[in-house]
Amino acid sequence: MKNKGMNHSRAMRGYLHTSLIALSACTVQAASPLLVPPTLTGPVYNLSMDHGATQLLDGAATPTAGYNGSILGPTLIMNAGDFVTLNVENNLGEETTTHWHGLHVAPEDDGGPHTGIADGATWSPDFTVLDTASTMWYHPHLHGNTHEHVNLGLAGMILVRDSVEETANLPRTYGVDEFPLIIQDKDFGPNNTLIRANFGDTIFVNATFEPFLEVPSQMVRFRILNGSSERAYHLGFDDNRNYSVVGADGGLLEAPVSQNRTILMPGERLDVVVDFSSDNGSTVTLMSYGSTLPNGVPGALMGPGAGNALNGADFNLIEFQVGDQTASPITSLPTSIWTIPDRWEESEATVFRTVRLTRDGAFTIDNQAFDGSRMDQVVLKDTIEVWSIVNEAGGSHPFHIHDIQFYILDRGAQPVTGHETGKRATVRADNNETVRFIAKFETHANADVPYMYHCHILPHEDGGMMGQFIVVNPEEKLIDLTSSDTDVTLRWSQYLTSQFMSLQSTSDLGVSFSDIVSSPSVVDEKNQLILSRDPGNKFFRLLPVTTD
Ligand SMILES: [Cu+2]
Repeated sequence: MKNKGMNHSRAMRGYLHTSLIALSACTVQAASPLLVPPTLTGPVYNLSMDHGATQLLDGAATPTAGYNGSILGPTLIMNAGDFVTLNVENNLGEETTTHWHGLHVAPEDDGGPHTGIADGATWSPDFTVLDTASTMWYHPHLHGNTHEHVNLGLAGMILVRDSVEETANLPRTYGVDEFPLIIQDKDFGPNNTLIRANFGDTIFVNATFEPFLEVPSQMVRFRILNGSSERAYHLGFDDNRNYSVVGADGGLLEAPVSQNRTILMPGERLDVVVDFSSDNGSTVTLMSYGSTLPNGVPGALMGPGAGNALNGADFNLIEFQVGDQTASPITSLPTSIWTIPDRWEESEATVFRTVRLTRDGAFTIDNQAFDGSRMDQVVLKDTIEVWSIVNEAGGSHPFHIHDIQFYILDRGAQPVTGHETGKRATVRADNNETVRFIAKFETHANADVPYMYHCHILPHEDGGMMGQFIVVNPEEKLIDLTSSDTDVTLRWSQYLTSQFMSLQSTSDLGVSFSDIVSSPSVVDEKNQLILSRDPGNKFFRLLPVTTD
């Protein structure tokens, strides 16, 4: 029996249930077959957010919410390069958003807190899938309500496919040799109702309690997502076998990495292949080894949530019951997968920023709680930047940034290894450590719609541990006044305050930057800035103020 660490009452009930099955069937079985979400393929994806009820535990069904069902959502299969449209209908009875976590999309298509979907409305972003083969996900992101809506069950997986993945011959037959595993802990009140808690004491994979899954005795691929509010998992198998990490947050690694433990923080994904070829007739259990999580990582014995029954415990995630091979099994992995084409060097970076994770009662960033009307960073499109994330907040936090994928340069001045060497959109920052990453803010620019960066611990981001940035097109900042026009009209943004931008001209414009930002009369209803041209002016520039 492999229910190590499940020493709380609800897991105990599952344990007893399992024992009864074991008595009758003479084999060790977990309680329920794993729910494998259905897939949706494009180019048009229709999603509807609704309330429902889900039989999560014995007894009363639990009030939940989901996309196209009572909990979670379909797995969206996208092909790199496709132009896709997503129609997201909100039937929740309140405003929310849906964010495409990890996808490199324009800010207006990103589904962040500024892109609310009113109750009863349908939001229809469309974009070209610019990401390479990767494991992404989608979830609500309305500021202050993200935890509530994700906890109710609103979350789904996105799998981006491409020719690299196909050429590498990785397992990719969904539901046969490739499965999504969405790991979440939940906390329950009376009548099996969900409590919005930082840490739960009941573990679900794909909304299945104590799941088992029949897998073939060959290479099987798992797209693992930590969709939990705060808990990190320490992934490993009960027989300590190694598994091959082939991808992480932002896509495929250059070569499979063999590991037997991986820390997965909230929001992070892991793309792993497990070799079950010698296990026909056996069971193998994926565990979380909380007892060996470093203190300070949420879920460790000491640190955030200490005292929760699962903190510091080793517990089951899912039991794999290994059976016969499929007709055309994949039995080996390539030694190399591909060469990532855009691995930037630190010497290429022209902007260096520091973002501090702080705590002022509540968790904050740079000692400020999130304010949607305040712009925290302005990034020039196509700039290669290095961001230093300094954790002064205590405990470990998963820092997530929208728009781009980055490479980690170092954590605590040490290079990272294994699954952390690939492209990512989330990185763990440990207490009193600085994590540096490098990224290029390319393709998208919109001075009116911000992207977010935040801690992906849901109660932290809801509580204000979030900032925002806009990407502005440098081509928009140089306005040539050599034409004969007497007036010049410039697209303007409410976010371009004097904190970030200054005016420079060949002679006095007759208007100062502070006049512009303080006098609404010079910005018209279309958010356009109108300046009278002084004949002596050849040009003026809007310049980014150097931050940091
Ligand atoms: Cu945090």
